[in-house]
Amino acid sequence: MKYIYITTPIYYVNAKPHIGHAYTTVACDVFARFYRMLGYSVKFCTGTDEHGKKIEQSATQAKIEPQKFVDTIAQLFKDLLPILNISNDDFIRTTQERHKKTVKHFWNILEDKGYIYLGEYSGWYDMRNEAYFSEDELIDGKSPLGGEVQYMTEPCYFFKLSEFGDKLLKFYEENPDFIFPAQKKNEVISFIKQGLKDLAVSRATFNWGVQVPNDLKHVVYVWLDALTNYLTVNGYPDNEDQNNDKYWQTVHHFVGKEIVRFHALYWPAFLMAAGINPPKRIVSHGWWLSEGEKMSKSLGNVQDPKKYCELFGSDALRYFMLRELSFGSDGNFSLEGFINRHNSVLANAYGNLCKRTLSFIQKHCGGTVKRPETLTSEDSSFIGDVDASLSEAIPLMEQYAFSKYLERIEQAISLANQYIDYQKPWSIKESDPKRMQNILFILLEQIFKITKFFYPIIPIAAKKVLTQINAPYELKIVFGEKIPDIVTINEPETLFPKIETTELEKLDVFAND
Ligand code: ME8
Repeated sequence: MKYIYITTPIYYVNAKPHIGHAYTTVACDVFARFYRMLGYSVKFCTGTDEHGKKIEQSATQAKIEPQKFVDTIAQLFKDLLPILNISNDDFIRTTQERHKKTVKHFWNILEDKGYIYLGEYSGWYDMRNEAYFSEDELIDGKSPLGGEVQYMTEPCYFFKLSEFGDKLLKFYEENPDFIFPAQKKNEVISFIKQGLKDLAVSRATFNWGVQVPNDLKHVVYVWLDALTNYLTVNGYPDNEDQNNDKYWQTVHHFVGKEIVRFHALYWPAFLMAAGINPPKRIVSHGWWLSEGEKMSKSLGNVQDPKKYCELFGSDALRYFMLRELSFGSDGNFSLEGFINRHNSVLANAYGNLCKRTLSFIQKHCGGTVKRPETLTSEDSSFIGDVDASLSEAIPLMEQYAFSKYLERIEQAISLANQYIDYQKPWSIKESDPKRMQNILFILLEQIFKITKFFYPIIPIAAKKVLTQINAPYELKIVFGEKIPDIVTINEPETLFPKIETTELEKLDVFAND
């Protein structure tokens, strides 16, 4: 058995989820479904990051007790998962007891091994991103992450990050694929080469956090607390020997590009200090922009994924998000873009291909088609081309090239549409019904294969099509798969009704509320 462990970042609960959060979660879900189809045992986890000064302040502003405040918002993140059709195995909240226990245990190990000491910290604090910066890191008076900063001094515990520069560089060298994409790796390397300072890992100016063991004045720095979630959901510390744990050896942390440093530098350093192997891969992606700016709750330019799902279905949103952005790059989230892709690919190219093939079989073959005894050279080259497109798709998914994976599927769909338009089965229904049914069988088999590759992205529609085709199937990727020699289909139905632009008026609902 092969194993893979896939994680999303755990999201801050200071505001409700938006398209940016939905994107990472959907990408992980697609990756998880794909690996399940390849026969892997998958562990896929997501959750919420609920401590820190920023959250304490949001609760105070809302005049709600922090625990009540985080309970309400965490529930919104949890409720979004079935709406997006996410197949996660666990949902972690950093306020859960199981997590606090892990953080304290992890802290004690770092301290016992001599990597934590008490000192005093002064620096420019970016509250939005919960991170300190030195004077020379500020850009135009703001943090390099774009947040407002204030000068603060506080007693705090430090982690001896300065001891890890060479170890990290050696680790990246030995694991050249550790950070995706490569350009992000170069940024991390040049940051380390400027020299690493020890990292402040506790705070004494507020108390909404996990208490530092044996020093109740301090809470654990929110990033050390948050990163440890990946161990909590993997059963640590009860499951202590992570280095021999099948899931831990394969962990893929999917993150937005702004938090690569935390995952690719601090996190492996903490783990190395504790004697635990660093993760296998940090997979980072670009940002959804809104009119050129990062979509983010603090900028107030966010769109609500729930509304898109309610209006058009989760499949349509999942497809659009993964097709529109090339993973790793930034892109604009626009309603026009969404409608264009929905109508041209899901409604027209794929939806109509399925509908017209199945309806034709229903109407002119009594719902049953048989495998042809012989194939023409055009049939064989059509089948060969579909197989070639689909086989190219597999390594693309393995390289997180979701959009390119979908391009290959769309290529296969367009081959099928060309085949049907060229073969014109409707034109021979009287003169050569046998050839007509051969063409339809071949089409049906190609739709079956294409649909299975499409399944991780559009699971609801794909299952509908597989049910309509009525051939027994397992959700496995089997190369050059065949349907039985005789197939009797079920009632075809429309998959993705075209979005009429007259409906745009309804879309007032996209105004931020
Ligand atoms: O950073 N485009 O939480 P967060 C694409 N709690 N992805 C986006 C996005 C956008 N405009 N906006 C957000 C935190 N995301 C920490 C993480 S992990 C141990 C702790 C996605 O609520 C993207 O994955 O600010 C980004 O990294 C994450 O949400 C940040 O979520």
